This record gives sequence, C-alpha cells and structure tokens, in this order.
Amino acid sequence: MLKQSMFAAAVAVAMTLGPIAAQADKSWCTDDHMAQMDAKIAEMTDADKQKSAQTHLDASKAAMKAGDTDGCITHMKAAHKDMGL
Ligand SMILES: [Cu+2]
Repeated sequence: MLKQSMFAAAVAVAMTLGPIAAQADKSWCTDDHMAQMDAKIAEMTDADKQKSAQTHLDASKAAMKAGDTDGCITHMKAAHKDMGL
C-alpha cells in the first residue's frame, strides 16, 4: 500500500511539473537550461526555424546576463516555439 501511495504521489508531482514548455519561470534563465537549449537547437532539422530559435536564444542569454528576467523569459518562450516545444 505504501508503494502505491508513493507512486500516486510521484505521478501527482510529475503532472504538476508538466512538460518543460508549459512552465514559464526563472528556471529557464540558468546556464543549465541554456546548455539544454543549445543542444536542442543543434538537433533541429528545419534551418529557418533553427536560425530563428538561435536568434531568440542569443537574445534570451543576453537578457539573462543583463539581469532582465522578463526579457529572458520572453525570448526563451519564442525560442521554445521555434523548437516546437
Ligand atoms: Cu528554453
């Protein structure tokens, strides 16, 4: 029974966290996330979307460095859209 309730709790947490693109928060504006995005963009096959995603990611990184979290999130959202996330 304990295992079942732990599983249910884990499922509830997974549902709360949701897919990466559903969150719009500061966790996007970290070096870790930027590295994930670099890897995602490298995997893209649509050259136009890849270029657009790269442009938004660069802008997002620049905003992050400038301490502009809102700008970082806005550009990240656009980059995610290009990635199909
Ligand atoms: Cu991202």
